[in-house]
Amino acid sequence: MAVLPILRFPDPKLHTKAAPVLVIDDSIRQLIHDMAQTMYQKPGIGLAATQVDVHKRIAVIDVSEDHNDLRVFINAEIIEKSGECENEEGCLSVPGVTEKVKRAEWVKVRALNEKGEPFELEADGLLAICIQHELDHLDGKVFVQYLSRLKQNRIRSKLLKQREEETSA
Ligand code: K1U
Ligand code: ZN
Repeated sequence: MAVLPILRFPDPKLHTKAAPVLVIDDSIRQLIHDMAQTMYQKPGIGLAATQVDVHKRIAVIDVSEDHNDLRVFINAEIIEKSGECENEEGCLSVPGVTEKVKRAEWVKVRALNEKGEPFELEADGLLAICIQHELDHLDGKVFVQYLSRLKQNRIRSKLLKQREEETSA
């Protein structure tokens, strides 16, 4: 098990579109374990493979209070959605920034689990928001891209400054 390094905005690799997983073998299962460990350690409620520089359609999510309800989504697609809600979001790739984002209120997802078994899930609340956030990552989209150009530029400058301070310390 390992805690993996997370790409930070504005790293251009965060805008890579992830490819479907064709075979779920031991290397994919190891990656899922490492992604879960990374998510729990940060801590976060979700993590997409894109964020650890692996461009495969895998996401892990655990929105439970006790961190004991890990959900694994491989090749996930949103097959139905409805409603609209606006909520504050954060992102492990954009540390120190939270902003309101509009998303669907309810989603139905089709995916494979870590055993390669297909499942469908209907979600609302934080789980629905997190699923949409993670699937955006797999399409190369970071939540700040929903914000105005002005806000995006401010966030880019803030994170570049943060990075500079860390490397010169
Ligand atoms: O994908 C990511 O960057 C993870 C991100 C997921 C997310 C958060 C909020 C709304 C939508 C998606 C995070 O987990 S940021 C950290 C966070 O929200 C959190 C951390 C500790 C406890 C509770 C929440
Ligand atoms: Zn994120």
